[in-house]
Amino acid sequence: MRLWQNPASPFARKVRIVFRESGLLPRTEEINVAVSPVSPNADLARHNPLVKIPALQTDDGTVLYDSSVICEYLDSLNPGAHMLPAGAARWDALRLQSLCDGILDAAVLCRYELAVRPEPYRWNDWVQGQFTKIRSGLDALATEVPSWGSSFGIGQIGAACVLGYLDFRFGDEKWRERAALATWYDSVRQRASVVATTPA
Ligand SMILES: N[C@@H](CCC(=O)N[C@@H](CS)C(=O)NCC(=O)O)C(=O)O
Repeated sequence: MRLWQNPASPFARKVRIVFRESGLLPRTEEINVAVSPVSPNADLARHNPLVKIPALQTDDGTVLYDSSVICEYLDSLNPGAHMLPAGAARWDALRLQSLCDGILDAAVLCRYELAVRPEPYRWNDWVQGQFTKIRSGLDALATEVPSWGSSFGIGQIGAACVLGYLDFRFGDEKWRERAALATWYDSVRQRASVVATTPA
C-alpha cells in the first residue's frame, strides 16, 4: 500500500495512528507530500481529484480517500481488535469520529485563512465562527471523555489528533481548561502510535 500524507496533517495522522495500532504499518509506504488549496500537488492530483491528503493506494491499485474511508478499510484488514466496533457501539464510534473530523475541518480552515490567505483578504468574523465550532466541539468531547475509559478506537484517535493539532498550530488556544480532556490526553499522548506521529 502507499499512503500520501504529511506529518503536519491531522487527517493523515488519524490514518497513520490506525496503521500503527493495527500492526499494518510494515505493509505501507508513507509518501510525504506538501498540499495547499492554492498549490495542488501534481502527483497526488493524478490519484485523488480533490488533491487532499490522506489518500491510500491499496495493493490492487485502488485509491481510497478520505481519512474515514481509509480507516474503515484498514480496520477491515485487521484480524485483531477493531478500531470500529460492531453492533450499536459502531454508530457512537462513527459519530465521535465525525465530531472530531468537524473540529479538524474548522481548525484546518482557520489555518489556511491565517497562514495562506493574504492578510488584506482575511475575514476575522469568519475565523471566529470557525473557532466557535472548535470550542463547542471541545466542550462536547469534554462531556463524553469520562465514559471512554481505556478505549482507543477511531473516536479516541480522532480526539488525540484534534488536541495534538491545536497544540501544534494554535498553541494559544486554552483547551486544557477542560481538565478531564487534559487528563485524558496526558495518558494517550504516551502511546507509541501517538508519539511516533506527533507533528514537529
Ligand atoms: N475530509 C478529509 C479532509 C482532508 C483534508 O482537509 N486534508 C488537508 C490537509 S490536513 C488537505 O489535503 N488540504 C489540501 C487542500 O485543501 O487542497 C479527510 O478526512 O481526509
